[in-house]
Order: sequence, then structure tokens, then C-alpha cells
Amino acid sequence: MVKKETQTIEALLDANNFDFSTVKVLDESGKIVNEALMPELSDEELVDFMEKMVFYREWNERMFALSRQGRLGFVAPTAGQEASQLGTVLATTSDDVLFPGYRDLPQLMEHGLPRHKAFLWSKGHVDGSTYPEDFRAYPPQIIIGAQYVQAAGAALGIKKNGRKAIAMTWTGDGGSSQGDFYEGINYAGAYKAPAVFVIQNNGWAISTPRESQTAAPTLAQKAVAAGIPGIQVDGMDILAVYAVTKAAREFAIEGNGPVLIETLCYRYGAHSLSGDDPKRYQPEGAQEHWRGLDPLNRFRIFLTEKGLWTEEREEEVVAQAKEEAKQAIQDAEAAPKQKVSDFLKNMFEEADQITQEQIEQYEAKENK
Ligand SMILES: Cc1ncc(C[n+]2csc(CCOP(=O)(O)OP(=O)(O)O)c2C)c(N)n1
Ligand SMILES: [Mg+2]
Repeated sequence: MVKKETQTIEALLDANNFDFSTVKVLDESGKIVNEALMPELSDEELVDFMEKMVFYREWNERMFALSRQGRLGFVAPTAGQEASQLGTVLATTSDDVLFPGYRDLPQLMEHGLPRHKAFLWSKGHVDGSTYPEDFRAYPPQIIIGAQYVQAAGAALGIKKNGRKAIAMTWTGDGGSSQGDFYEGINYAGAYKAPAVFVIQNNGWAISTPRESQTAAPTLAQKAVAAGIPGIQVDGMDILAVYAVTKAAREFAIEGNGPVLIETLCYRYGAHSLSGDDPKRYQPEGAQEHWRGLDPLNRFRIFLTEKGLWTEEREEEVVAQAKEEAKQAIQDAEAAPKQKVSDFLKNMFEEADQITQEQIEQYEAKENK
């Protein structure tokens, strides 16, 4: 076992390094605690990170309001996971293929998904899951963990095609207990396929706490059995998440195989807006504790001290998110009424016989 004396990128990406202590760059008081890992980012890029976190915090509020007005369908809140979601996706490029889970709409939107399509997906409309040919992503996965095997296969395809890109996928702490999770990381490891696997450990799989899901002290160490590097990172720290993900992407692209990243974060809200109440299962004080580690707060202090952030700018970004959500819901509501036949047609490139028969049955009804 190699013990990490200092956390360097090289040590973190060593598959024989079995030290999974949490990587941090920016602490909750907005101070840099590991200069060596500080990613090289311009002031503009730093500001962009903050703008995006503020945007999606407000977007989450808009989703809540629209859901309560009955204008959205399935909604999985994202507040508390901004650094985890954006720190990972901002280390990718449009050449990479994304396999998100149902909570990962912000990553898809950052990859270029039109905003109204995010709402159409929530409403269960087929147009929310139809993408342009050159948009390298799959619709959010509902079957927890299933995206890991898909990402492994896509990563192998990328390698065989000689492309300099990765497949990136996200699941939750709960997803990391699924068979698909282990199969995906094992397969990608065996083929040295360029995948970056992210576990967003937000502490809960609906009402099941992280501690009840596995005897493993960290989720990052699940990488050991697949023979690939595993890194646990402070998921409330966008600089640490970004630094680790960027290094993992380069490692994978250089032909070294996949990396598993566990981001420690929290979901402030309910599992979904369809009915669970976190007050009934989360221990008292947990929300307050995690809100004290908030990713926006610490980054706001950091940027304000550098003279790069103001309250006025924050208000502008919030207003912009409100405006864009308003436009996006209008566009989503203007979409043609959902047809079952369109859903069926979107299932396969070429429909099998049973699906084809169903398409015809539904078209006959719809055209009456
Ligand atoms: C294979 C499968 N089993 C069960 C479910 C029902 N289910 C939906 S979300 C969820 C919990 C997932 O928790 P986690 O992976 O931690 O992700 P989070 O929701 O916290 O982001 C469960 C059990 C499902 N969607 N798929
Ligand atoms: Mg979870």
C-alpha cells in the first residue's frame, strides 16, 4: 500500500494507492488548503464557475415552483450538489459522451441540451429525450446504476475509434450498490476504456442512509476490485471536484483506463418532488451541518476576497435564471401534444416486430 504523504494528482491516480482520504482545495471558510491541487483557471473561468452554480441553484427554485403549479412531471432537486455536478461536467468537452442519471439535468444543459428539453424530459414528453445527431449524450437514466454499463461500452467504442474523448457517467451512493455499477467499472478497467465514473454520494438513496447501503468505509475504494484509481473528493468544493475530474479525464484519454470519483455532497431537498419528506428520515441538524459547508458560500467568499464577485452580479445571474426558466417552460408547453406512437418510435433505431405492431395500433387510434 502506498500512503499518500501529500495529495498529488500522480498519487491520486495510482491504482495501487489505497488511501481514500478526501481531496480538498477550498475549505468552507473560502481558503485554499491545498495549493498543489489548485487548478489553473483564469479569473473569467473562476467567475464562470460561480455564475453556473448560482444559475442552477435558482433553476432548482424555479423547478420547485413550476412543479407545485403542476407544470412539470418528475423533478429531482439539485440544491447542495452544484459543485459536484458542475465541477465534473465543466472538466469535459463536447467530444465526450455523457450518461447522466435523473438528477443530472444541469450537466446535460451545460453540454448543450436546450433548456426547454430539460423541462420536456421532466414532463415525460418524448421530445425531451430526442437529441440532435451530434449531441453526445444519452437521456437521464432512471434505472439506478444502468448508465455505468452503457458508459463502459461507449468508452470502449471511443477507444476503438481512436477518438481523444471520454465517456462520463454519474450515479448516486445508492447506485453504487447495484450490480451494473460493478460490472461497468470492471469492464472498463479490463479494457482500459476511457471512462470517468462519478458517484455523487449525497448521503441518501431516497430514505436509506449511506451507512446502511454498504460496509465499505468509502465508496471510492470500490475501485480497488476493478484495478482502477478511486478518488474521494469534497463534493462541496468545486475547485477540488474540477481538479480531480480534469486529471482523471486526461489520465483516461492518455490510454490509462477509467477512474472512479466519489464526490461527498448532500441533497438539501427531498429525493424528488413526488412526495418524500426528508424531515421524516434525516437526522435533526444534518441539513444545517451540510448547509454550513455550502459550495456557493465558500466560493462566494473566495471570489469576493479576490475582488471578482459582487452581490449585484449575483442578482443579475438569479434574474437571468428566472427569465430563462420562464422562456423554457413556455417553449416546453408549446410542444405538440405527446403521442404514444412517437414514444414507441423513439425506442429503437429500427423497431422490432412487436413494437412496430404497437406503433401501428396507436397510430390508428391517434388518427381517428
Ligand atoms: C434498479 C432500480 N431500483 C430501484 C429504483 C428506485 N429508486 C429510484 S431512485 C433510488 C435511490 C437512488 O439513490 P442514489 O443512487 O443515492 O441517488 P440519488 O437519488 O441520491 O441521487 C431508488 C431506489 C430504480 N430507479 N432503479
Ligand atoms: Mg444518494
